Amino acid sequence: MGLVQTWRWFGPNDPVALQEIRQAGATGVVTALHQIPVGEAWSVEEIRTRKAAIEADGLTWLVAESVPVHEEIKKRTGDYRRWIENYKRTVQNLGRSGVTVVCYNFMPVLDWVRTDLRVVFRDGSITTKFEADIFAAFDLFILNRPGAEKDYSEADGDRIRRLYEGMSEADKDRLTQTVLLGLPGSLEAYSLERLRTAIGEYEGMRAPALRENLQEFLKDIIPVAEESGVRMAIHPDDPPWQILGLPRIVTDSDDLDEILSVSNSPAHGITLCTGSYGAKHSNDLVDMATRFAHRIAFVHLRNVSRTERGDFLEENHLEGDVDMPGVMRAILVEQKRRESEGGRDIPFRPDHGHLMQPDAQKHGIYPGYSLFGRMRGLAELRGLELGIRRSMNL
Ligand code: DNO
Repeated sequence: MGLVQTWRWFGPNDPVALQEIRQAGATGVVTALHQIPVGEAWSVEEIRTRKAAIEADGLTWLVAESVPVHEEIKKRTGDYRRWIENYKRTVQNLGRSGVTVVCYNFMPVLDWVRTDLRVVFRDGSITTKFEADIFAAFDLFILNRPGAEKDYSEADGDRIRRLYEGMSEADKDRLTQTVLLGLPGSLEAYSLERLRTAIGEYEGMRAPALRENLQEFLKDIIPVAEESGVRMAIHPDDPPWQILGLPRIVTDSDDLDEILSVSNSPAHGITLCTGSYGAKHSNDLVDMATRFAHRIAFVHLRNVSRTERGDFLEENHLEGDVDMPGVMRAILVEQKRRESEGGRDIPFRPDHGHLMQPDAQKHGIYPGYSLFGRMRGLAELRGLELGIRRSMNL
């Protein structure tokens, strides 16, 4: 017994093979049917085909990440009713097929955002970072978002303009491509025009309205998930603060209190992502892991070093500002409680890893989803788990 070690796999096109995942020591796979357009239902047949491919390599599909939420559900516009019905079908079909955790997020327009996906780390490996000023330069001078200047003070605006003026054309291009990258697992990137339009469609929507739309979505989905034996695991916003004038509502403990108050169902859970929450200076991840322990359905373990101003760099798993041993200890205390009640084991995955030298031989590795970097992370986390369990008799 213990935590379930899982690994995100992007499906048959992932340059990391299932056998490699198995030999890295994971037993569970986290994947999604990325080929199905956002909003459409995942059929039992397609789910079972993917499941069989995973099982053929001796692994188990445990978590669906992500089942993306259609933008019209977040805005409650257009065909949102239809997308919600489809979402229910997907959840039912996953449950029926034995995939019992669904990781999803409620971030408008963009999923995770970075300003540099190829940062040379102190040991020569490649990692990612987010710099608030650089991102503001994108917002103000590349995207030219209408009304953006209202989000920055005059002094900030001047500093950011100087920064932008000092950037080469190549820097600007690279930044643009980085922000437009789109969702992990999808090859589709936004164009600047499409991004501007998509943001414009949220015009005037503030956090309370988005929160209400999430609540309505949950009222529809949670009962279906419960009946289907599925735990919904909401993923935090990354970074966990408002960007590009878009509201973000899954950023800290207060947000979680509010979201979780919608339902006490065991099907209404969270993804504790230590990297996403960890980017916010005021978030104490040990405290969050302890407070929300009962609601943890899935864990992403990764580390960041961060500044108060909202810059962060993805670190090695055991280095950085997140107290990983403290988080692991809190999760293991919860795991022990579940074991004593005959509950399900908690799945975690080493989230993101640096691109290490041997990874460079593989083509098409999605930023953060290297083989060796994540294998290092998993090995360290596995050792940490074992050490804590032994020393605490957990
Ligand atoms: C990035 C990931 C996120 C995550 C989704 C979950 O690497 O952690 O894209 O999968 O936000 O819905």
